[in-house]
Amino acid sequence: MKIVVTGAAGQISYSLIPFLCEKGVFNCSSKIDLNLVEIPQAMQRLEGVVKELEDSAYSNVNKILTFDDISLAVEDADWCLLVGSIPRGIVFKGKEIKERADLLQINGGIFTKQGQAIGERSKDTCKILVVGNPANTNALIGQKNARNPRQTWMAMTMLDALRAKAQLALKIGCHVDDIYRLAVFGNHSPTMYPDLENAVINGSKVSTLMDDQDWVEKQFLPKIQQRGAEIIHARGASSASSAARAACETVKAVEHKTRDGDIFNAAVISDGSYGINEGVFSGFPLISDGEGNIEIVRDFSLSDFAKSKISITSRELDEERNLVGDLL
Ligand code: NAX
Repeated sequence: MKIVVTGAAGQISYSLIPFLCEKGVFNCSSKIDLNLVEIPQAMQRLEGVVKELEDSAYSNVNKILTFDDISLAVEDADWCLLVGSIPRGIVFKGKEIKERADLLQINGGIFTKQGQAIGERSKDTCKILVVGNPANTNALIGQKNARNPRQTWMAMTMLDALRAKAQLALKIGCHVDDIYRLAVFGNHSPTMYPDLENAVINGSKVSTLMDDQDWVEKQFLPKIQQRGAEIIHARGASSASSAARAACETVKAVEHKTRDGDIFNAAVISDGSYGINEGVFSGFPLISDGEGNIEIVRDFSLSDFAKSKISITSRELDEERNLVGDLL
């Protein structure tokens, strides 16, 4: 299998690539080829990463190549993990990028090119996971420019879901693996909606184990929605190892059959399910058959409270789509 990672010399990739090199992530018996992509200015840093990967002598890795040209890197790719992007706050062409609209345009340029290359050159069965922010709308730009309906484009919401599971497990006093059907709806942004109404712990609905809507509204939701900012404040840098693990967990979730009664989380193109407008990338509960097919789970029941939260994040996705209309 050929695995492409962009932003390969960045902080998330530093943790992500070693995870991907371990056995059992991809559902195949063959070894993996890694195509690592960076911008020209970061190629020297990337060589350092490659040296460490070589020194790790992974039995599951066949070949590691580096690229500063996306179109060469994605030839025949099975997976593309699009981590590289320009962060908010950076000075770009003499201007500090503060506004979401500016960030969307700059990263939009990156994802236009990457989408075209993947659509033309990667396998029709290729799976693409966008991690670089604003991830949902970057995925939309990539997918629209790829013009290859057989490929599967996703944006990462797994980190939000893992954060939600961890906080719920602390509240209930259970293990994270005991939690099923915890879905994150909407955008990977502070408007996201992590839903506890359909979550199940060891066969019981969370609502039967806990009657504390005050905690849900005043503590749980703001905590998950603002967790990224909390990490930046504490660490002086954005989440890296947890984001890397979430990206690897997304790959695993797609590659392997979903356990009975459970779902996994990623953003995919909306078909209008749960009132989210068609044609934006939104977080949904998903299942995988382990043979390359994923689909939205449509049997979640949502209260008026949940619907009102989902409509906020859905509106934000529509606004983002309108801001990049010229790139679609
Ligand atoms: P870093 O700045 O450490 O690394 C990004 C790397 O991407 C840099 O090495 C840069 O040279 C490279 N890059 C930039 N443009 C590129 C291009 N056109 N082609 C190839 N490489 C390119 O950021 P890091 O902390 O690794 O974060 C990467 C992205 O993940 C950011 O956009 C960040 O906001 C996003 N995140 C997304 C999350 C999610 O849940 N979806 C959570 C974590 C993270 O915040």
